[in-house]
Amino acid sequence: AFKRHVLVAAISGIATAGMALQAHAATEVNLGHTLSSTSHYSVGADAFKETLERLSDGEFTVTEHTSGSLGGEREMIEGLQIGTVDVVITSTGPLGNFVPESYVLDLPFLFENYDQARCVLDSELGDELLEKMGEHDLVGLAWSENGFRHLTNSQREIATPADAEGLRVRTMENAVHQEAFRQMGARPTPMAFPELFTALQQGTVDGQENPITVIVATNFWEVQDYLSLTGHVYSPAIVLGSPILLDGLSDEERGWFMEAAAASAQATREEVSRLEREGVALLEENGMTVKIDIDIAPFQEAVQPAYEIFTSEYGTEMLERVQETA
Ligand code: EAX
Repeated sequence: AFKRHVLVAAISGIATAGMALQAHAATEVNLGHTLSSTSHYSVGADAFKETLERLSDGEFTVTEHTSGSLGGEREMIEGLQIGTVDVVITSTGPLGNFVPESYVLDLPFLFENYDQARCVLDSELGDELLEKMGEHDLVGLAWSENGFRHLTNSQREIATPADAEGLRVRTMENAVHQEAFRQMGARPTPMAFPELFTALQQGTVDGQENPITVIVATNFWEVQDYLSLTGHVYSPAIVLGSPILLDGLSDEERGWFMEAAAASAQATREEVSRLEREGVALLEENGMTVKIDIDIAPFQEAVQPAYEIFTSEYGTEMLERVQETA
């Protein structure tokens, strides 16, 4: 009887110790993005990690997965919905497929400069769009930034829409962007980002468009000779969370995620601004021919039908609200 008593005591002791351990075990948060570990997204991921781990006092640990190792942006968003991915930093490229309200932000030449774009994303309208994510099995944590997109290609210098005629240009998996490039006379080919470098290398496509940040972080000069600073569309980024993880948390815990995402967005914007100042020189040093002074009026005119197609499908209200806020 004595032995049995000791055994029971020992077992319950182990169980208690085990439970105590479990209560303190950190929850690992998987964070994914498509860019390299030198990118502005990675700077944002570092800030997210540092902030969440500090605020939660180690209750959460963040593991960053770079370069699309968790999939392309569309796949990672699906991962959030089913709970295989916890946090994603993504452009709005494929987001409209999930949350059509976000398409308005992808209209070409919608914003004239960074201040305008940031001001809209930081406004009530921006918050409203973040909340919309909740209606589509996603948690919108913060608007971050990718940057103004420019055209690169392997064939020729591009100064007018006519120069882009027939060019096979990879676009994101975004209906608004595809339409804009079709209107410009190019041949848009939607493709996930992780496939892009090889597609450029093998000549499956002639060109692509991305912000200076991405062109720098991906060494696109190795496969693209020409860059035209068209700035044809502002590319927002967003920090998204999985409802599978976040819906199970307390308000305090969710608050830590929001703060971490805000710190991430802030750090990313600073890095975007730095690369806007220093990136072009760096690309030229690496052998790219950069067309800096571009008359954007003919490009604006060429893509105008994309606005009509957008408003006939989604109405004018959202667009007008963005334009009023900007
Ligand atoms: O979000 O797919 C793209 O071109 C994006 O700009 C890139 O994945 C960063």
